[in-house]
Amino acid sequence: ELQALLFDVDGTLADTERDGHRVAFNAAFREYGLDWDWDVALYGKLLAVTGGKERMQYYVEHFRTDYVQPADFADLVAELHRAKTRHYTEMLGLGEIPMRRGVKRLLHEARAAGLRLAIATTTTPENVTALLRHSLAEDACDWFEVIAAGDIVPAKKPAPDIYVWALQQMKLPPEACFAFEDSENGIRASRGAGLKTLVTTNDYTHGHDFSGATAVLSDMGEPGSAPLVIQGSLHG
Ligand code: XBP
Ligand code: MG
Repeated sequence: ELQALLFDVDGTLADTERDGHRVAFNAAFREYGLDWDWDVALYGKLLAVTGGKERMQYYVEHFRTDYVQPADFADLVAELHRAKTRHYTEMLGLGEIPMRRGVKRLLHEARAAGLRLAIATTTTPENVTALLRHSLAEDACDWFEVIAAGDIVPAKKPAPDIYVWALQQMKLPPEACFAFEDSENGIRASRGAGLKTLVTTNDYTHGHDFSGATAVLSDMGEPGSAPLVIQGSLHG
């Protein structure tokens, strides 16, 4: 029997990458006087690596072979990432990033149906809390009994660890749950943890390999239309 829904955040609950995270990374790079600038197309390539710190590391190694890494490069990356998180949460505070279509309704219906809810994401806890509070509802953090985020597990998606950790916290087997994802790295993580997964695609991910998905949809549906998921065929 279905007991819980586990949600990815970036790309699934909200389109955060192109106009959110990417812009915040660039603001941090400028703040630190770096000539790094991630345009929309390049950022699509960089999304191959999840986690902001890991993504910066990947960028210098694969796209900036001219850049000479200082001895304390890991510290610089950590500092840049803190600045990026500050820029990003400021954007969220201004209400700049709405939830994706159908997300609010799905969460309301899930709560009304008594389903337990959790978050499993590679982004930082601060980012999740700010998004939920400013773009969903003031008390939305309380809707989720577990917020599994960021460096809580060392191996980020596509490793299944973040989902495994969330399931352990909830003391639930994967068979009792459903995951919601938007990307190939995401579904590799959720499927790796044994979770049935529903995918909603976006501009950065519609070409990804979603084999193993229960369904691949463009979004979670129009407000006012019939409930898409809760009364659908998620059982089984
Ligand atoms: C999200 C990510 C994150 C964000 C940036 O992946 O890859 O790295 O882009 O977040 P997923 P941080 O949706 O699969 O969890 O900079 O906070 O790491
Ligand atoms: Mg995602």
